[in-house]
Amino acid sequence: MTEQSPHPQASGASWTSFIKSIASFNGDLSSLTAPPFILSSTSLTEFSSYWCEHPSVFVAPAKEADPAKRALLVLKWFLTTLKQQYASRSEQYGNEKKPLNPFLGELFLGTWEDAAGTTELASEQVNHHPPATAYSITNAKAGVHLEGYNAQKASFSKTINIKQIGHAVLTVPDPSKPGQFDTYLITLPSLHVEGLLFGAPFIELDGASYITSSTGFTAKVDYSGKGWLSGKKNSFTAILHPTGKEKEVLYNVSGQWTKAFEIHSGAAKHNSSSNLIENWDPTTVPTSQLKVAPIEQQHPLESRRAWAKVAQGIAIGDMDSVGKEKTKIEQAQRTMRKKEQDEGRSWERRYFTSVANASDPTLESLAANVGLNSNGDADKTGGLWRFDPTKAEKVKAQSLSDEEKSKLAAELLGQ
Ligand code: HC3
Repeated sequence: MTEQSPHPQASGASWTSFIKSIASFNGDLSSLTAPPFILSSTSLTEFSSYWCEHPSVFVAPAKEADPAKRALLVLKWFLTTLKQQYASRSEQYGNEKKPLNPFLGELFLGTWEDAAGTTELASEQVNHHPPATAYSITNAKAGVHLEGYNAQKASFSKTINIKQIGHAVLTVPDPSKPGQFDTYLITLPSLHVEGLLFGAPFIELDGASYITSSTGFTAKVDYSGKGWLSGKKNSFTAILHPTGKEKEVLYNVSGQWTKAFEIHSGAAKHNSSSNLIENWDPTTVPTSQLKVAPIEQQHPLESRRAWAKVAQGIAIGDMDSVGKEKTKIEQAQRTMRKKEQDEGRSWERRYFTSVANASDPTLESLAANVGLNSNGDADKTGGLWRFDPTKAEKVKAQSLSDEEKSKLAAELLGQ
């Protein structure tokens, strides 16, 4: 199915009333009551894994001694993640879906085991009002670490428009200076939903996003869709230059983030086969599968375990059961928040900590290069969230009996 061919279930009254309800949309994405065929049984906490579906590309910068080439490899990795992040649902199901809205403390954990070694993912819903998800991805062997957090601010004008709030920070060792690390601050693109009228929504990226590094390089990625510049959907052009010197283009990249793209040295006006460095074609590079523990071994807060009954209801189209199971979780969560309030405490995040006074050295040194706030927009995400290795070690050392798991599931999720 393409965006031109409407989804067969989108011709009925429920799709029409969904479209009408979007026009009076209040900006709260979780309040959209979408028809069953558009509901996904995947929670937003799982989306953090899209940052690393090619672990070998993720760790590649750690082997590059030249700082400009290292920055180029970081840009290349970022561009390869876009297809998974923004198009994988439409490619898999024929349309973008409405993900499950995570509850506070929800976890999604897993590892990639492949040629790059072991790469570990910890994703956690760190805030509920407004919703914010934080993630940490580490390949200890290569010394490469990514962390970040994000929230979405939605509005309606012709379609659903989403501004992403938050950022990511990538740390890469400098192979020529043992013990030293580069830091890359990454901003997140805005997006909008296309194909709504056809009942086959898909994502298009808007505006520009940036990567700026402690080594003095900045990349700018400009996004455009069909009917704009190239005339092809999911198009982009990117440049890498010394920070503050946009005219001194060291490398340029262009193509479609869902399809192939080309990396050339120098400015785009000189592009020819002689300055072509690489042609990335995702169809020739399979993604690496994330390994997630079997449901019975998972912690009760792990996404697939917590949402299992809702997912089952969605799979068989039993909307009564979906509603009933969702309500159990929501009710238990409300009770828990009330209890915490009465006891004067707040929910203890398992992997992340909100940085006191929202002051962070990476943001203080790099945020101004790319128009980010040095407080990490903490007021819009419930905090400036950073991975806390001490907490993560503590969590790893814990193991719960089946009885303890059942007790937690009852208390936190009403199950
Ligand atoms: C807007 C979105 C939820 C947020 C998703 C984010 C921004 C989450 C962080 C990831 O790293 C990147 C990402 C990718 C896709 C974004 C989703 C696309 C659609 C979804 C809306 C809540 C659903 C709108 C309803 C629908 C499907 C009918 O248009």
